[in-house]
Amino acid sequence: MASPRHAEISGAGFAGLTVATALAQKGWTVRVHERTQDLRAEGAGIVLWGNSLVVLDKLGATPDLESRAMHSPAYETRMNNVIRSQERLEGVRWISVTRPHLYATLLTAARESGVEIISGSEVTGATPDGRISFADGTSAEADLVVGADGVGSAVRDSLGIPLKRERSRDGITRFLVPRHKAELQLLEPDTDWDNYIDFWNIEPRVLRVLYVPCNEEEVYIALMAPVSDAQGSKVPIDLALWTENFPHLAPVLEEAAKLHGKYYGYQTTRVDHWTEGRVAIIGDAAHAMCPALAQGAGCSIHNAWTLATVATQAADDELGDALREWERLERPITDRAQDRSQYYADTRQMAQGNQFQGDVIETAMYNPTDPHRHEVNA
Ligand code: 5PR
Repeated sequence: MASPRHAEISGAGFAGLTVATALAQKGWTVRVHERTQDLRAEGAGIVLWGNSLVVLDKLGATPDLESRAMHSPAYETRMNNVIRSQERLEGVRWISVTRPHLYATLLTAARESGVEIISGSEVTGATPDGRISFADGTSAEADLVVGADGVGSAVRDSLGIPLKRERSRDGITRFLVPRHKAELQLLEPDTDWDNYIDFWNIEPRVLRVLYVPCNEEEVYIALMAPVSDAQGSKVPIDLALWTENFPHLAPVLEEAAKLHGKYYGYQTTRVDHWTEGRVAIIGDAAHAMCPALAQGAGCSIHNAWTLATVATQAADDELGDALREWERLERPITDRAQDRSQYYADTRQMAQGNQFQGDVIETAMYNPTDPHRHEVNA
């Protein structure tokens, strides 16, 4: 029997852990390098849609993930605290979870699948023939190298892959805080506070709070303000400003004000290509996007899955061609998600409500595990 093929992966984020687990489950030996000493997720909460949940199903991670998750009855949109829509999203699979919980779930799946994870190991680059190099001067060889090393990807940059970066006018500060359901219900008794609620204010001032319950105890809140608004983008947050604009959210805003937080300006990076020989880039290294469609991690996870599938099916001496074909088939849906996320961020159109149809849910409905997904119906 042939010896198993070997993959070296840079980055133990959502994309890196997903591709590592998928490859290990398909018989590869896998090593993941994480630059930081700690293995943990940055950020607060996340919405996952069908396109990533089907991958987590395949990895066997769903029961663990859903043991601490929220399926909100509706996606509600408000303008100046008046409800514009409550969308039930029938037929669309989606859940909200905390990022630490998603991370812990993927870490468990990776370890149980035999993936070796090395923290404090910084990757400096890779070459198309499958050599990966490290900050300590050593290097290693692999049949497949994956750069899942984020928006500042060293693997991508070492290959000289050109990219364009565009910044948007808005940005966001994210927090995970206790739900304070009883206190919220005192302020607004008619609400059960289980909905995902997107609170927009455009006039007189652009400020928005996303309220996303992630389980019984925790709610993810994201505070959006233009980059040009020094007071709105300040951390720790200006509690008086936010409670004045969102009085119904005072109990959770008070919790956010106790935390430091980091304001992130929205950005989109477009790269020229995703593969070079035996090297592929995935996740934010390949397609950082605005969060409007909540598909940054979703696309990362589904592209990680399809990459592992294609690499496993390809003969070793045809891997380079197989990876190029993977990009040709899989990239367009991610490009569209990126374009639309940027469009919705730039136009702030989600404030209108009644969003979830057509274009907006195309990515959510994509099934990267369906072998017939690229067949065109005659
Ligand atoms: N949806 C989610 C989200 O976290 C953000 C947006 C939409 C789940 C912000 O990070 O529109 O910016 C958004």
